[in-house]
Amino acid sequence: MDSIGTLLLPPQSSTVASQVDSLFYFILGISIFFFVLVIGAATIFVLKYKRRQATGPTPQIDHNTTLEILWTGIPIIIVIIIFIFGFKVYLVQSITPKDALEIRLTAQRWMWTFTYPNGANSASELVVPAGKPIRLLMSSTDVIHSFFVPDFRVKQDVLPNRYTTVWFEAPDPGEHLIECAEYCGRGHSQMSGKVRVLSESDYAKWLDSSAVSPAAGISPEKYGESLYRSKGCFSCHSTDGIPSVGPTFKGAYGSTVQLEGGGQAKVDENYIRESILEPQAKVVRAFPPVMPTFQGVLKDNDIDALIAYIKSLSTPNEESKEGEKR
Ligand code: HEC
Ligand SMILES: [Cu+2]
Repeated sequence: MDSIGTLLLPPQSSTVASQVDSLFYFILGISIFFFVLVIGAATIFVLKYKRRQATGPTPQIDHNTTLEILWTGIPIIIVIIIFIFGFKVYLVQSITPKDALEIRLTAQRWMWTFTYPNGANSASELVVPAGKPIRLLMSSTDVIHSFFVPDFRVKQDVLPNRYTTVWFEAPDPGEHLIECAEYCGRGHSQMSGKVRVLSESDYAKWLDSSAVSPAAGISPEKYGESLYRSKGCFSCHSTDGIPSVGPTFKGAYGSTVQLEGGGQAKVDENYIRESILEPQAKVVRAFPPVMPTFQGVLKDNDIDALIAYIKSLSTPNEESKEGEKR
């Protein structure tokens, strides 16, 4: 299985991908064949039957039964074949295997969160074992989104007040892009994530480690750093001082930020907590209000750890300098 795909399609990284692609190439082939046939015939006829004298009579041709039966019958047969082929693939995609592992997906503007059977959760990153069918039970907390993994040939709308499902099986470990395929507002283009396919044993390890609390021997800063990655903060916040979608975390703690609509705020523990739980309460000037709320995704001790991590990215020096400026 190649990892770059072909000229037309991304790599085939799920068990249904090759069937979807065969259907696509089948229809594409038929379309090319008839395109050439129709345009070719039209060109030949234009040249061959060009009107050569200004005064000659126009020949009277009404119909040709054999031709008409052929050009009706052949397309009907082709369309039926396409239907049967398409319906077969549709059935494969829509009937979830019985032994599928179920993971809850919640979509919200503009983030994906996943909850695993053991209660662990992750944001923007779906972690699954290879070689096992996965069923996603999906819903949205706000508008319609669409869960799309091009490498898996899987796409399904995610709606508020209703569940939809999708299933896939990725045979090999690897990483694949998740996109939102339904325009859902300002942060739509940021609503991406990835599927991380792990071997069965790595997956078990990952599940264990993400279910445990930070008490298990790692410092709050380290735990905060792991949350920064696993909960998707990194996709909008850098730690190197360069702002991306949101402000950088480097030197953020202890600084004073200008707010949208006037006023300013000092970045302290409560401000960070509020930013995580109610991001729209205070919006930093010059940044779009696209940060999703992490209410229900992050527990109190997670937030504590993130605060500790963000603090560790400011040197005490910078902090006091900022303080003096005020
Ligand atoms: C979709 C992009 C996005 C994601 C994901 C995201 N943020 Fe934000 N965040 C923003 C934007 C944009 C702002 C600035 C606008 C505002 O204040 O709402 C911001 C502001 C903040 C602020 C205030 C920063 C300051 O300098 O005043 C904090 C703290 C913060 N985010 C923490 C987090 C944490 C922790 C996570 C992960 C759990 C996270 N963010 C995930 C986009 C994001
Ligand atoms: Cu969306």
